[in-house]
Amino acid sequence: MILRLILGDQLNPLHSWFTQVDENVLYVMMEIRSETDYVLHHGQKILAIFAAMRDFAKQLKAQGHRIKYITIDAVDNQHNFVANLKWLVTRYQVQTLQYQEPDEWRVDQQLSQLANELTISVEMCDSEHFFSQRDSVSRLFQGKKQWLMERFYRQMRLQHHVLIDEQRQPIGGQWNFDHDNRKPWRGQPVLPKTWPIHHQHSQLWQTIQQAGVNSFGQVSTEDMPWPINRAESLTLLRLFIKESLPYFGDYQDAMTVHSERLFHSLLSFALNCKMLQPKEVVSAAIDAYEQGQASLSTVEGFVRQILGWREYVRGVYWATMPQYADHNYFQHQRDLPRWFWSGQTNMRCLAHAIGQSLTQAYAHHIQRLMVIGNFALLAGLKPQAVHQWYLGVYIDAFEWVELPNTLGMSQFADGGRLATKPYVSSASYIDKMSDYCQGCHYNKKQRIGDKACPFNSLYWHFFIRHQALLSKNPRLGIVYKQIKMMPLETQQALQQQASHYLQQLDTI
Ligand code: FAD
Ligand code: DLZ
Repeated sequence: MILRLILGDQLNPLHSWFTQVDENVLYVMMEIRSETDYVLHHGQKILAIFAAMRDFAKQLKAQGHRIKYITIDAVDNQHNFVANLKWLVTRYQVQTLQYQEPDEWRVDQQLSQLANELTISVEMCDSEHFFSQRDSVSRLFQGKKQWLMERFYRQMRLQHHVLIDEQRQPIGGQWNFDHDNRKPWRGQPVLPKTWPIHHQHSQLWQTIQQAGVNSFGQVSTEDMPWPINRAESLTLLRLFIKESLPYFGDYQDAMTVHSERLFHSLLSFALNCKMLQPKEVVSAAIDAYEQGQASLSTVEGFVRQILGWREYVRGVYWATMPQYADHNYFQHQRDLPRWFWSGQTNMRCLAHAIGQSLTQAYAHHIQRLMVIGNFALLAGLKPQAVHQWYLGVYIDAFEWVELPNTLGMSQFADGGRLATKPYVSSASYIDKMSDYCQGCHYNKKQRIGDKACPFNSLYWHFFIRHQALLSKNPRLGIVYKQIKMMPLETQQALQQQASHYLQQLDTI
């Protein structure tokens, strides 16, 4: 008997495991407390993963595969992978245990240690999902201090022949159209339908709650908007290509109170649970370009996120774990303000971005980076606490992709392996790219005073307090030149204003 473990984020019906039905193979899936509880999760994330796992098991069964599905309330559930697997190995007289490479270091460790403990053969195989291997990034950058995503991305474009012409040059003569992708959204073009998928899962939610699983955030059991299988994921992809991709590039960095997603794809959950393959998403975008439905700049911008960033952060994760999780370059130690759990702050941008994270388990990239992450870094919040929050709150959050984005890209806690400078801004950037500042309690133009936008003084406070670590960074030369030219009294007033806000973070 062969026992094959399927993890909750390995719901890929195209995996070669499933091409043949074999009586001698038993698949196992398990809903377990070790996975629901390793961080406090948003309720929608637990619900969507369980619903998708159950749907996947149902499909495998319908195809004739043998499957053992351990539910969260099963009496014999021991609530961790290792204990359940040991029990199943004995119960079914298993000779070989197989699993697909887990994407999370913690689970990878558990399973490889189990392999040492068991006397049967234990085999790990490819998850057949990613373009690259776990070690592709570390091999490319061996011996280099800085690991530039752009270099990796170009290599991936060439290797996988994506938007490359016959002379092995980028189609359109440019590798990167990022500069074209910076428009604010001012009411046009018309926004796509926000949540095209609707599910009813009240019974499953009741089961999860009765099992005592803790969670946070809003769960609408009558209208759960995440895809739970490949067919729904393909529908989401098709709708995105048709309705949003043409505008994705232009409005990629825009933010508005009128939409939680603008023209973003909402595909990360489907991708990260492997219901969709990155290759087919990239191909669908390129087809749209070839058929004249979307411009090269928008398609290149979208492809870069998937073929570039997504693969790159995975490679950084595997190259640097477990030490990566402990980095704290600036030695930031503040706890998260209370409103990270309620969205109730007077700063309209944060109220909106955190508010929708709590209601939808989703925020798009620039909200995560330039509103929430920006504030967290300026305010000196502890990067590990910020990481735990991001890992829990977002529907698509799995450590391999969340940790490098949060600790590295957003909090610069790795000292600049991923980002060439910290992603921070004052109110002016947020105002330029959004409608958040209109009607805000705070004044985006003021730096000092009761109504001064906290981003303004915190921005200068951040650079002044970290002068020793940042002033040599060539990309920050202009910032430190501005500080040098600033009268001392102005610097002191900004620091006092920032300290005042930092002392009352819970109520700003
Ligand atoms: P779109 O904007 O439509 O992008 C298309 C796809 O590109 C996404 O679905 C995703 O698969 C990929 N992608 C885009 N940007 C990135 C990126 N920086 N890294 C990796 N993949 C990317 N993404 C996650 O999948 N899980 C996370 O836990 C996560 N945490 C993040 C934390 C922070 C602080 C930041 C700044 C970014 C994080 N991201 C994460 C990246 C990005 O914000 C999300 O992938 C994106 O917002 C998901 O929404 P979407 O599917 O509508 O994306
Ligand atoms: C995120 C998650 C949750 C909440 N629950 C489960 C679960 O009960 N069973 C399971 O197999 N997987 C779950 N997952 C996804 C895992 O955490 C994920 O597979 C690992 O972190 C590896 O990436």
